[in-house]
Amino acid sequence: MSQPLKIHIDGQLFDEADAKISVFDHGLLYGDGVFEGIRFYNDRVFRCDEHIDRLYDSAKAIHLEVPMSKSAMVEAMLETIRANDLHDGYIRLIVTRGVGGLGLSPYRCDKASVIVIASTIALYDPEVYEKGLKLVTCATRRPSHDTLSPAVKSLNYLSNVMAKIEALQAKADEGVMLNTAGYVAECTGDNIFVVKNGVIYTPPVHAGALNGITRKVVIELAEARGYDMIETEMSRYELYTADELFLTGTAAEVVPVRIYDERVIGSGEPGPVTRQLLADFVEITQTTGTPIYEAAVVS
Ligand code: PXG
Repeated sequence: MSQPLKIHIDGQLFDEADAKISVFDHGLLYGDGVFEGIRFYNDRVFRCDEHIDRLYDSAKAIHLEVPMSKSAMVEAMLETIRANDLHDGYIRLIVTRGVGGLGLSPYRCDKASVIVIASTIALYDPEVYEKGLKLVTCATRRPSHDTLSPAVKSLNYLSNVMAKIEALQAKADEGVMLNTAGYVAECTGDNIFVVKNGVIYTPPVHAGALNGITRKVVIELAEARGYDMIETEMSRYELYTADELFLTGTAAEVVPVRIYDERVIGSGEPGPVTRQLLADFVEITQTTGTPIYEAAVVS
């Protein structure tokens, strides 16, 4: 049996059984809040600053003041990992609007709450990283920019949850979400890439893709390998006829796709570009990041 986790809530660590928030927290009542999912590998937090920046940008976009500085947030995160003596794992940072009355107004919430969970995550069976996963198109569309911006990682993930249900009911591992114009946006918690004739394509952020941090890392790795990398709108046709398809995300990492809407992709095996980028991704995650256990260097 593993030890119960220690969870950070508003500056204090609690055993997981005692880690509780109010039923009047607007994060629960209205999905009013933002979050980040971050991985740490080999005692280092991967792309720490980029995740922290995105958290604060999400909060800014919903007019939510995070009640601590970015450096205090990083410290809370490192402390939580250390308190659980973890070396490889997954961090969930959550900022909720805080406790208020029944009623939508966020102005009746005195102070935002910060929750840090450090644990582990396994999104897909290990087998899919070898063989590729099964994808289907979902009917639920990615919300457009004239609703809540799809760039905000809010506590309101219901359209993604609905799409995930559709994918699982279709006996697939993951679902493709189109935008309201019918172009491919992304999957329910991952960005998507196409390889065709040696060129790599991914939908642009304005097509409804989250500005994924793994997506950015993979673009950098692909460019370092000399691939042409093109951000362009794509329909299902470009996905059906791809030589290779793969997904990226903090939780998913880099995962090949074998079947999309019952079409076998490429040879039906993870292709050479996907394999190369997956190997490069493993390398960069194992060797870079913000140290968790080393004493901070005072300059
Ligand atoms: N699209 C969406 C909608 C996401 O939520 C990504 C793409 C990938 O972005 P990053 O920055 O992680 O490369 C995400 C992030 C989960 C889970 O439990 C999903 C995410 C993060 C944490 C957990 O499925 N998705």
